[in-house]
Amino acid sequence: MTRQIIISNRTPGTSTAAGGLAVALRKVLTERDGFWFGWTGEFAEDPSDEAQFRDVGGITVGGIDLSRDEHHAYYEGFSNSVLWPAFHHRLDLTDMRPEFYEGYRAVNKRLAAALAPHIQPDDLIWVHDYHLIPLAEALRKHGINNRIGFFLHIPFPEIETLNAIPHHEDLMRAFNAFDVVGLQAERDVATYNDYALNARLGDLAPSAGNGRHAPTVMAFPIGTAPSGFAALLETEQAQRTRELVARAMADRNLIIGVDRLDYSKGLPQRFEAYEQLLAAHRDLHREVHFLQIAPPSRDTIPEYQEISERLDLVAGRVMGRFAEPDWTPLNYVKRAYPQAALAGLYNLAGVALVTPLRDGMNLVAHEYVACQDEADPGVLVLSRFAGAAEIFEDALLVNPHDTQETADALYTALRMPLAERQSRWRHLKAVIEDYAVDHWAQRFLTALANDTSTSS
Ligand code: ADQ
Repeated sequence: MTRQIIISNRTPGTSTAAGGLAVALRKVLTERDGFWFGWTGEFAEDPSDEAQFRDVGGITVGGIDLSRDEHHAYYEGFSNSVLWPAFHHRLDLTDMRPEFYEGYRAVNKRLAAALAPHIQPDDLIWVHDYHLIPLAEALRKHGINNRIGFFLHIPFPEIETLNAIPHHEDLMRAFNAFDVVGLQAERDVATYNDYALNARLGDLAPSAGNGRHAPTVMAFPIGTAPSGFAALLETEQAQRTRELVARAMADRNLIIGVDRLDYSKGLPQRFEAYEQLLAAHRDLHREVHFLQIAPPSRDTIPEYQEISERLDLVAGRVMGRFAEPDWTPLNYVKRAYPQAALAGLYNLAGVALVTPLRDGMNLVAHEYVACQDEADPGVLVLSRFAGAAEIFEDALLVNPHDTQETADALYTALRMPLAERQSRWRHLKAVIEDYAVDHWAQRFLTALANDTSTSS
């Protein structure tokens, strides 16, 4: 029987969130034999190259420890101080040190060396995200000829931006060792193909050589688990959260934003758009409340501390400008919430502001749609630069850099008649069901299993 191997930077722990990607991938592993592989999440001074395997909630999880230096160069360094900012159009925020790329390559090599002895000839291998672009190439050097797929969760960068990444040709050549490269959106596939054509990537034989064809490159837009979120709404935690916040809101219309605190999410611009809305529409004072939930992430990287400070300033300014003794226009909460609590908040909110400057997909947009009531659904205001914009035609699409446009869309959303809200939401609901995360995993694995581009 074909086994499934899933590889990602972090392997799942015992406490996995109730919905989304980790759950969908776990499900893949409970339906087939196989295991999940990656960094254990542990540091060691002199880490062993021997993979350790254990049972985590019924699935087999394997991995190796990393030294702090390895992790710094590979994770904080090349992955999150070069690839993440560059792939999100923020070359200004990159930190391009030579040792980062070396460390990134070295960790991929170590992961491949530890994994290779555990691979059987029929195993299907699915590699996730930008931390592991060179992994297939490293595995091929160990004689692994299995079908290997890759899914990039973040956007694929424009060519000029890609050309500014050190070692970009070496990095891009590594894609050739995969059989299938999955991207979030058609726009990503178009730029990938442009780059491949320009750099004549197809002609650059991957290091493993031996006549492999260029990978099949396709869009596989990811989604959420709509029925999982609908079920969460029934939980006590969702209902309690909803009630508590509804009481605090009185009859005000709640606008919600939920994001990891990351510079790609466009949070300062979002706050400024809200500020412009309040400045232009006095009729909305005391009538609306904006709740932004944004727990810090990757806070060992200086750019993440800076965005956090910048946001404090903008939030303070909006409060200072508009707050009244009996009305706070804005609430900014810097912590993570359980998914059930988020479900309750999504359900209560009349508008979701999902305005990243650039995003692979953005699952919050899917989650918000999943949690609306048909009788009185809210409105999604969505950035054109999220992968989600390609599939959510019935959202109000905005350019998040243009804060006036976002403010206008927000006003339209707040004043939208019920019939229009219902009709837009029905279309969006059909879309999230079509792109549900289980379908996404099935589509990807079918493409990987059926792929015929490999000649051996
Ligand atoms: P992220 O950049 O993390 O993911 P996103 O798709 O929005 O972005 O997913 C975030 C997840 O974290 C959602 O499930 C959301 O509910 C949760 N989350 C966010 N803020 C939270 C909070 N305060 N408390 C609790 N949970 C919170 C990357 C890419 C995306 C892509 C996904 C999946 O950057 O573009 O959609 O992977 O491929």
